[in-house]
Amino acid sequence: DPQNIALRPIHNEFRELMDLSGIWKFKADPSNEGLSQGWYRGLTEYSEIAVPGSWNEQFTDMRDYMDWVWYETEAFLPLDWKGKPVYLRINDATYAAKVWINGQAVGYHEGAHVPFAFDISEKVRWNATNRITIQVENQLSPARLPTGKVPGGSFSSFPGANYDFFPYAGLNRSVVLFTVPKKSHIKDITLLPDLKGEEGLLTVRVAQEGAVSTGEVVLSGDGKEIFAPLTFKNGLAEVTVTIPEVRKWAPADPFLYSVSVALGDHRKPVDLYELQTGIRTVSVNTRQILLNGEPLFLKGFGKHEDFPVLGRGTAYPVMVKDFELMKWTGANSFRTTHYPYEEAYYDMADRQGFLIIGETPAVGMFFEGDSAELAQRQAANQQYIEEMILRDKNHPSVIMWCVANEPNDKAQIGFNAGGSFDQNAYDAFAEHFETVRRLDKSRLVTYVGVMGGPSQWFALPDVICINRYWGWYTSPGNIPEGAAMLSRELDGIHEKFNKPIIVTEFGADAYPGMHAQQVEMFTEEYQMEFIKAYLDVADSKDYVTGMHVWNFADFKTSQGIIRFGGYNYKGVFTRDRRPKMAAHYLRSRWNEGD
Ligand code: GCB
Repeated sequence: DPQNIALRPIHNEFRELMDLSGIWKFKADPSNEGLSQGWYRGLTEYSEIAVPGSWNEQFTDMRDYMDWVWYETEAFLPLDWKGKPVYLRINDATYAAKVWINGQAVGYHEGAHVPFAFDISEKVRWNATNRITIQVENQLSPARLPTGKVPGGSFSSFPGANYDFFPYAGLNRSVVLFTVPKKSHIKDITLLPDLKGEEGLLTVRVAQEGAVSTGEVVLSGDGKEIFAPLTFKNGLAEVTVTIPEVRKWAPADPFLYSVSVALGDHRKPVDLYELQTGIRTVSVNTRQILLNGEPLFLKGFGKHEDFPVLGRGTAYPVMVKDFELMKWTGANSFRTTHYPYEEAYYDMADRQGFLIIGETPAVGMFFEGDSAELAQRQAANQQYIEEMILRDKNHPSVIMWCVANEPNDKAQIGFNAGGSFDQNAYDAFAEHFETVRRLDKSRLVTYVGVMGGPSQWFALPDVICINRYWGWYTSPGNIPEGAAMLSRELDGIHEKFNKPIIVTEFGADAYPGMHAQQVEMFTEEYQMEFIKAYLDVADSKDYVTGMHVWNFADFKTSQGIIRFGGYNYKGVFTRDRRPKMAAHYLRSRWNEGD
């Protein structure tokens, strides 16, 4: 049910929220016997685990474990929740999860890094403790996204992921219980901002469950309070609010209005939901991305949710630190590589004026596989696109959706496929763009292209995004040659497609503390010079509209010959967030004022 993704659970006079974060019971189930043995009736001989948090690093022997596990906790449900729909929302179960309440099955979900929820009202006991059991499984598979176990490719590794970040598993984000009002409640709110001269326009679309026929929107902020009535027809209502002399949202002044939606009216509401949003427009011409009609240059990073011991687990201190460090370098943007992030990232970006390219978990997407696997993967990405847009659509910080990272046409081993082209792969891929454009006309859409990928695909996105490592994976050791290749390639692409270009990844591994007087691969000097050379090329092309360094920080990977010690060292910060030379360099360059 979309309502469980669209509106994040909140606590107010009509809605309750209970966070179940803490220490849970945990048991691995390598031969998947727990189901037949009824482990959902209560775990025995279990160990303990922190939720949120990946399971891989919390134990001494679970790092590479990718099969079934069981989680269990208890929650006391107060009597005053009785009579209201009660939901269990799991904010990330990587990769698939089955859920039981008090031993009764309530649902199954597949897909990582997006929330899902089940109505558990009929299964709970009031004024009593309830047992919550979640079976999770993280098998890597060619039919899943992120993709695993597709043979070949330069990321051949153990565990066998078709991407380099470590396949951290489990309940990586919080699990919560929440209620909505009984008879009628708000299911979804879509905010569509626009500008007309000095006026701001905000279209508010509301979907409700129930029979209330009227509602009300109150927009407030910047000394204004604007009321607008809602009239529901078949559960839907829409109104456009005009804001005179609007204070536009932009990185330099990320001003947020609050939008309060009531069912009934604000004097006697039956449900209330409040959101913060910014009024801004995003558009594109042949050379630039425009925010509120003004050209924009994206300076920033690709990132990961990755930290020692936590794995991919939610860590608010790390989030705060990362925003501080990004600001310290002078960055204004990031891409949620390679999956939607925890929701607090987007809230912070809204408030702090960061721009986000929101990416689905479509990574390792080799168009090689049997047709059943390809069909499953296609369906999974369609679902991810819908869920990501449902969840993140009201954030002014999100300016562009990215439907896939480095999809490969046919079996592209290494970077030398020479742009092989397959019409079926193209058509399948085009469907994702159609879906985004149908669901959200207010933002841009892109995909991120791999070196050697088919150039025909650049016809699809609004902005051409490419990851380039000339001078690293090819022409290793030769930065000038790499930069020259980049320069030639950029000109060629722009001449042919006449669209703005972002280099969404470029970078070099630097082992922290390794130095060379004459620049040499894997040293901090090489990384810094590589980044400098690429930024210089970009500065000489007025159609380059952004540069995202790969990566913000070093991160854990699977084991393979191109990942020394099980890490990707392309971070400009170490994994524990200490700056390398490149971070200092970016700080001086990006603060000059681009
Ligand atoms: C890429 C991938 C990214 C890798 C990076 C690398 O193109 O998009 O996930 O980590 O290259 O360092 O090789």
